[in-house]
Amino acid sequence: MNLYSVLENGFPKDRQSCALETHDGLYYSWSDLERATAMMANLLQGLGIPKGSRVAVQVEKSPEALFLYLATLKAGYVYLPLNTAYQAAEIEYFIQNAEPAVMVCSSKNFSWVSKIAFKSGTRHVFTLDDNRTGTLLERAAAQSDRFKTVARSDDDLAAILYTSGTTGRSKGAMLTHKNLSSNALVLQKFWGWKKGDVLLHALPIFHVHGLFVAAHGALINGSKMIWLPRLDTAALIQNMPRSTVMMGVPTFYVRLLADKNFTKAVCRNMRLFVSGSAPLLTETFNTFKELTGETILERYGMSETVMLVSNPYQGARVGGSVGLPLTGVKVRVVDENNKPCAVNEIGSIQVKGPNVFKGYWRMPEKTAEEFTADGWFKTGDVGRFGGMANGAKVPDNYLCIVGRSKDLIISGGYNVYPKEIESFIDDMDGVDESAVIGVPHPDFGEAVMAIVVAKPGAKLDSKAMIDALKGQIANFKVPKRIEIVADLPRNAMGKVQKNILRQQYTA
Ligand code: MLC
Ligand code: AMP
Repeated sequence: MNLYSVLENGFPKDRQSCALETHDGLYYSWSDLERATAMMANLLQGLGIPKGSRVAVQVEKSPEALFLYLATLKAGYVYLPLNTAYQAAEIEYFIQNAEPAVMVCSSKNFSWVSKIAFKSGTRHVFTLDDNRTGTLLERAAAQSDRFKTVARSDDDLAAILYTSGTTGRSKGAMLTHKNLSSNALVLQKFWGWKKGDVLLHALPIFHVHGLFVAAHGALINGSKMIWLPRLDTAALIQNMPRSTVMMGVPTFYVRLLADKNFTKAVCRNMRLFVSGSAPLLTETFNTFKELTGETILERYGMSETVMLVSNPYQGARVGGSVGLPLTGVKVRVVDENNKPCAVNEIGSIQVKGPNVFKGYWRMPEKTAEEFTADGWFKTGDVGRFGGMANGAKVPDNYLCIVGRSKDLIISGGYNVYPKEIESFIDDMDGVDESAVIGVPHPDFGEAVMAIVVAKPGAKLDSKAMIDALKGQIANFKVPKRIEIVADLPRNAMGKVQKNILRQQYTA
């Protein structure tokens, strides 16, 4: 069944009620949402693009950007969201790899994005801005506001989400209508969504968390969203008394706690705070509870699996644990021989279930590598069931994540693969080699840092290197600090010992 139809089943009977309220005082009813979505779906269908076509989108967050996502589903195409921080080299790779039939970008980026898109064979490039302008809306305005949702089977693709690869190149995780609808339905029950809920939405909508967890949650429950363009702590605090649910990466909670205007009274109507995408420090979990009386619900997910484990809504929410496998999802922790570990024994986390993606776009070998022979997806995360966390015993069926086997940094909820950044640094004049690591950061959880060795006789300037990188890659991937050193520590096999660098620079 088309995911749009599953979401639509949850829309409220009263289509004149408010679906979205924006930071600048605009109200969109459910009827507005449906009509705008239908007009965009008519526009897409009218292009005559084939079934399975990708619609790539790199635009600022706006209600219309959400409608474009819904329109893509409704018209039966495949949605491909792209982080607004991505620059030309990154966008070029995604477009060449995914070969979208349609590209939608901000008008300020139209000249370079369209050049890349046309060169790669994309025939339709539209603009969409966050002030209700752009060629997409101009063209959609002439369309009918009725559209019959195109039938799609459970196994058809609904979206492709690019996740960076450990070998440098990004992989497109193919998510089906069933992956996304099953997860949304399970979470609606698991987190006790109810009538009257209002979601405070400040996450970006080009990743799983903001789009498939937060927005789907409100849509499938027919709940209003207060739609903020980005994380702005003052705006969160201002709108929280009218909200009941909020979802954020740990930085949301760190920033709220650092703001003197954030008090228990501000949370008076809130029934649920969800955290995920990166580890929530127990210190944040505990301080939040002391200040507000509210227990943050931490959950665990990834682009390839949507949500897989969550602390319960009813029942103990344990600091330092991500909770229990969701209904219908199987999670196991295994040793190097794929044998299940005992309680409190650390191993690799693997998952099976209707939420698990179909594979990586045009990368059958990579897909095969990431699954065990008996069909479990290897998350690349390391953890254990039970044990101790936050100074207390964790129930034996609760999962704790203790690390990652993949060389990955998560900064403010965004994934950064060291290999990719190292390849950019190594290409710079005067650089012999580099090692990129994550170091603890009070705001982002982890921050990207690079340790660089210069070529003999070369003189490197770390500030100039950072400035140069800012022109090449997404800002969140740029090292916050670059240290120039004489050499990198290596083991007997000649491999760089990042654990030693992490220890050294954490201090
Ligand atoms: C912005 N910057 C970051 C950054 N975000 N640097 C490192 N890590 C980040 N996450 C850069 C800015 O470009 C800027 O650079 C400088 O850091 C300071 O920016 P800021 O103004 O403080 O940042 P802000 O705009 O407030 O953004 C921070 C943030 C944002 C945490 C609100 O990054 C964010 O919304 N993160 C959420 C990501 C997310 O949705 N992840 C879910 C993935 S899905 P300069 O050079 O200009 O100073 C997933 C699966 C799952 O993981 O389980 O959910
Ligand atoms: P992404 O590829 O952007 O979907 O990121 C997924 C990764 O984020 C997971 O594999 C985990 O490493 C990490 N992650 C998500 N939620 C949590 C959490 N609650 N605690 C720790 N790590 C998390």
